[in-house]
Amino acid sequence: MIQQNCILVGAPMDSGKRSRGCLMGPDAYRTAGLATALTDLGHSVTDSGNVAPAPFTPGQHPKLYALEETVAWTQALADAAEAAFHEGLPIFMGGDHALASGTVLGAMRYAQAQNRPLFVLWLDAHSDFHTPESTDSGNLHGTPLGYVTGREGFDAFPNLPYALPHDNIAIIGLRSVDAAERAALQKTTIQRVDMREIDETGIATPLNAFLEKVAAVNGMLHVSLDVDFLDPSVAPAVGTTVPGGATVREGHLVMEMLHDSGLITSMDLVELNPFLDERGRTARLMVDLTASAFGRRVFDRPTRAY
Ligand code: EXY
Ligand code: MN
Ligand code: MN
Ligand code: MN
Repeated sequence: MIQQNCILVGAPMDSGKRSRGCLMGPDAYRTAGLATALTDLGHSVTDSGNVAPAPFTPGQHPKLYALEETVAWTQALADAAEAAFHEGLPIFMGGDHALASGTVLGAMRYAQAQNRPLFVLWLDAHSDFHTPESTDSGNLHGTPLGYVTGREGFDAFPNLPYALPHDNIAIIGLRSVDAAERAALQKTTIQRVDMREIDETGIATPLNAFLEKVAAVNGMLHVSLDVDFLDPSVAPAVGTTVPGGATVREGHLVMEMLHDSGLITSMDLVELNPFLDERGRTARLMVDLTASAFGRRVFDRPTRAY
């Protein structure tokens, strides 16, 4: 197994929605032993501490919650992400999913400099494909995929070097998609794997199809794991729970297949709200899933070549 130099980056971003608590996420992952789980697997780990947002002046946007704070985080996280790539394999400990606007932007910049295409695997109950105009809630954690794919209305955010191609994105775990997102998504080639497809065909088939696309062009792969991808019965510590989510085993299967593929180049762990947790149960599950993505197995087995 390839030993990685994992760069843990704390991203206590909490401005993507009104109910606060994700700011405690990075320390919950530290307390749940993320670093030790990785060093136990032979990886080297550097905890680079927590990122702080760029300076900002809070405003009162008529619709968008904490816009200035979210933009300031996006700027800071994009810079932190790009720097972390130069050190090793960044793992961003969130913080709410709005952080992915910054981490994916940083990954896009780095991938461009490496002359490699960037792919994004979005593990989530939600598509997070809104724009500032289409969102009803005004919570910007519902918009990061809208931003990085170059949708209209993100003028307040940093300019993108390019729009992430729809073909380079797969969203797995979908079961809560707003009407405006659905209408927009159906016009794209974004691979959309809802829970019904997973019920019928399993999670391995669509995931393998996506991973073959990434491998075929020597792509970089950013994995964005939202706690609410998982069923609330096993992962309750998230503010946007949706019943009917992935099981623990489906979560581990995804992570083990990702590890087998050798394609992961960066990762987000997002939307953990420790305030809603029972004795760190959800934080520990997220750490266990990450360990599976970095090689934890019951038995070694021959892996599929991509
Ligand atoms: N689509 C809903 C909204 O825009 O408010 C819910 C978004 C939840 C986003 C979480 C991070 O996945
Ligand atoms: Mn999300
Ligand atoms: Mn660079
Ligand atoms: Mn979600």
